[in-house]
Amino acid sequence: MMHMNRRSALQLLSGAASFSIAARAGRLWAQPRKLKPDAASVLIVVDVQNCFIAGGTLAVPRGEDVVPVINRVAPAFQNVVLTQDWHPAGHASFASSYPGRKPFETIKLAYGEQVLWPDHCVQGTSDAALDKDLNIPQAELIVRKGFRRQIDSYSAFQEADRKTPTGLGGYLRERRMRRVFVTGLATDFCVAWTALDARRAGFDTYVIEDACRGIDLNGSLAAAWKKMAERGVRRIQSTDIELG
Ligand code: VGL
Ligand code: ZN
Repeated sequence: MMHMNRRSALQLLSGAASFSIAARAGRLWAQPRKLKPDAASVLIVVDVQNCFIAGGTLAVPRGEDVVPVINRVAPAFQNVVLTQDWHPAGHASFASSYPGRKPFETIKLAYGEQVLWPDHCVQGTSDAALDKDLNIPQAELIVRKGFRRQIDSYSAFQEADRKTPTGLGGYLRERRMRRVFVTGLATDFCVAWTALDARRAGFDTYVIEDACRGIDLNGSLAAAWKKMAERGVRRIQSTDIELG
């Protein structure tokens, strides 16, 4: 009590040190650091349109569930881009364009395999409109894709011929964006192709899993996640984003 010998002073010091390490480790364990969207981060909201939601022409199972999640994370982003699948009648991806063919079959087109879909997201129809509950007033750009009759486009960056750019890559580069967060519909088609192309274009790319829903055609959902993991797309949850 009167005097502290050397040994107990050392014990006190090392005790304090190990306590602070334990406290820090405890914090890391309990609450991993969240991702904070910055001025160089952009949220891409893929195809949250009536056609992909209950009652639409190509409804994704539980597609409507993405809307509240996207509405919750969107205010954390200074930059938001929306996409719209936007096909002319008689589009090359519509089964109805080929006598005798049915939706969800595949066909060989000039640029390769194409899944045939029910007629969906026809330009100017209410089916192609954005879901009315999507609430992102600050969204700065809407990219429409799949508007060429002979070429589909799952990706918001590059059409299915893999050589026709939509212009989104140029827009994001010119705006000095570095990180892309992808949400929307459908996980295994337009979300995955958009994320893979974002990564290919050199952006740090994240897919917010609970802000997406998939179609899952013949194992396409697992295949999409596998490919995205292989290419360095990061799979996160909306709770990993720092809000406010
Ligand atoms: C999509 C199929 C056909 C999508 C668009 O948004 O994922 N899927 N067109
Ligand atoms: Zn489409």
